[in-house]
Amino acid sequence: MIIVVSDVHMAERLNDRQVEADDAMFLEFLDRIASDQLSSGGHLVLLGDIVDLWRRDFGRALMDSESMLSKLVEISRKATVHYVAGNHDLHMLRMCELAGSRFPFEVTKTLPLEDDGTKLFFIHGYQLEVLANPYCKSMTAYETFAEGLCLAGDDTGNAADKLWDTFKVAKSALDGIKRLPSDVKGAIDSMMQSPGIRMTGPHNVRTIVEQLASSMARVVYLGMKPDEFLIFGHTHRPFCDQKNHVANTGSWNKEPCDYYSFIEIDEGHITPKTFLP
Ligand SMILES: [Mn+2]
Repeated sequence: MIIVVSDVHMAERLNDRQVEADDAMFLEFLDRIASDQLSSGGHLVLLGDIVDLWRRDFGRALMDSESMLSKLVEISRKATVHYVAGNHDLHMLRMCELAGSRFPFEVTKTLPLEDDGTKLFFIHGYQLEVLANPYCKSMTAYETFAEGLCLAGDDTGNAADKLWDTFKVAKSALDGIKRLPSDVKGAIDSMMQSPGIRMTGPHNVRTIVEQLASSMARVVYLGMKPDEFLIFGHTHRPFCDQKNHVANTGSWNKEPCDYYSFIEIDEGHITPKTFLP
């Protein structure tokens, strides 16, 4: 049994009733799967953007997520917990690297798993948005900005301006990037836009992301095996396309998904699910 969930964006805003309600619902969800689907083992795949480190002070967002982190540690005693980093929590990778084997679960950018003969490949999906960008397709630039936004975040939500200030002072921070967007500040600002604006704007990014995810060219740009089923998140739009071997986890009641969506994989079958309290 594998349970997959993404885009919870825990602790993304302070004093926001909806965020508090969604976060509480995620704790309930973790309790449910711990005593039900994962009670005798299995895998929990956290498919990125679980904690939102872009819109909050990094340390405070983590402290506000302490109940969730405790539950993950609890679940990891029975089942295997995998954390696949998203753009909003890309810095989890570095925290895991620094702590080494003492980190409570493995954090990676991609994850291959198998369930009853069905081969699966997990990725958060920001990688597909980078490829869908008409102006700059540099993964290094995007990941540098995404990790920078995790660290520059504060409780006023000014991560983009703060990161830009950092780059203005220390231009060397951009040295390792071979292809920079022509308008760096504009690129960082656009990353901070809500998925609704980014994904459905004039460039029709969501459609291109979904086409890229369905295309067999993914064996090259995602390093997937041809017989693997791709599961990703990031766009917040849940779907399951059995024919093209691709599914999206949706999101935890984040626009445009207005319910608590996740994916269950049992005996090799991939099923989109809704969590009901
Ligand atoms: Mn994302």
